[in-house]
Amino acid sequence: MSDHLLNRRKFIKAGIAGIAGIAGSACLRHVSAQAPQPEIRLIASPGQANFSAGQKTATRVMHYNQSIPGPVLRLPQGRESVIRFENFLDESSSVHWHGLRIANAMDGVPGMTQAAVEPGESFEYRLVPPDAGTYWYHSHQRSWAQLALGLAGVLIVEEHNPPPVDQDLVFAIDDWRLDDNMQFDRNSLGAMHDWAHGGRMGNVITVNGETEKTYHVARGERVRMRLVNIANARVMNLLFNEPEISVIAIDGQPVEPFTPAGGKIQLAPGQRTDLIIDMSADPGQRSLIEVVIGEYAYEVASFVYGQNVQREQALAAPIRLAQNPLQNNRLPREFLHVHMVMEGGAMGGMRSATYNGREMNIRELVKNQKIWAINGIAGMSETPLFRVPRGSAVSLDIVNDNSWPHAMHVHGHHFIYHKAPGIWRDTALFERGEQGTMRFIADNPGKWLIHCHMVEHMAGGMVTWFEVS
Ligand SMILES: [Cu+2]
Repeated sequence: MSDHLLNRRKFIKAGIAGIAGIAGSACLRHVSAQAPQPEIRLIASPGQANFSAGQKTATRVMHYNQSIPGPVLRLPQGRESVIRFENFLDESSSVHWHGLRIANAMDGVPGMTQAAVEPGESFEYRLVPPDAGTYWYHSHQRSWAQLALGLAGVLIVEEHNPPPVDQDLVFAIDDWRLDDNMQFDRNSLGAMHDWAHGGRMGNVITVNGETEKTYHVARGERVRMRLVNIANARVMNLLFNEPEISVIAIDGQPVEPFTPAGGKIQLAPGQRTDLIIDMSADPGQRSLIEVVIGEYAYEVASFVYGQNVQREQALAAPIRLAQNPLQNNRLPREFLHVHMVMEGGAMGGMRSATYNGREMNIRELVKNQKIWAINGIAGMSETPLFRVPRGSAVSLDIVNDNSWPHAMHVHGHHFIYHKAPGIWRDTALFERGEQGTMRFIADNPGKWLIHCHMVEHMAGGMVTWFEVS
């Protein structure tokens, strides 16, 4: 990674001294229970962004509501929200609501669940999210370009009774490939080299659209932080230097709170983690949030402690979230087993695959910008990978038979990933060579994608679909 914009330092943990608190308290503001928005306009357009105050020339981007990332949308749980998407781009687009178990017609996949929204046109999304939590939304049309250029935002489905916190913070982390003048490197969009390797990697990391984002906190505050990886392809290995940190939800779904070992949290593209942090450093301190790449840690954001003290002793109130309806699902012992072999990419040895119904050798595939395949098929097939009646228990038995990790995402459903029993995910990272399962109840009728969320891999062929009748 080029480090001209990042504050690089050797990977040395900056510890924070423990605090011997004395009894004390302060009133909590219920910041996370904000009034839901009744009707929302979401406007995609070309525009400009500055990633830091000192930036000389604005970066040309695509954005929602003139904001990078898009506005944080807060929807009520279990009730309908209407989001009017208006396309002011000069190309077609659509919006996918990542992780929401909503009606198939609202899933935002052009050519499958809706027609692409053409320039000057609009589409009304009606969402009734059953599960509270942290989700996100993004373009699902040419997402390898539109997502890279900025069409993504965070979506929160409000809990009926969220744990009281002093601040409810969003941490949307993205990865940009910019030139020395901070201009988006458009010439490299669609580069087959990226598509065949790990996907499009950037050289500038932003949090909420800022390099070196600062969060202002006070000792004794209880902060909720919603981490979302909105990057095209980079797996973010985050390092928090706060000791009093708990994971309370993963991919939107509540988990039994736990402290991540060493302050490390991994987020593959599309994944989310909700944290509760009891801020415990002294006034005037600063603690870093870093991304670890190789042997270096890069500062991407920081907590800056003000001079005031919110309370002397951390809150004792419980932080466990109420279960979502999803979590009433019980997986049976018997499954329909669906085998998925993921092949291709650089150093993968794939010689041929079927594309558009025809067997092609690797040279022909590359000409068609296809370099990945699932079960020997590159890209979307005429017939689904499987078709099941509603309520069927499905086990995706996956072999990641190539040289790259992949962040596998299932639309409209959450699943149990073999390495984390009991945790419902919508996106799971399969390391190279990994074999494992993603198991779920196919209970949402319609046509749904399964694809790699390193979006260049999806565009390059690592995508399939299933149908629930
Ligand atoms: Cu992939």
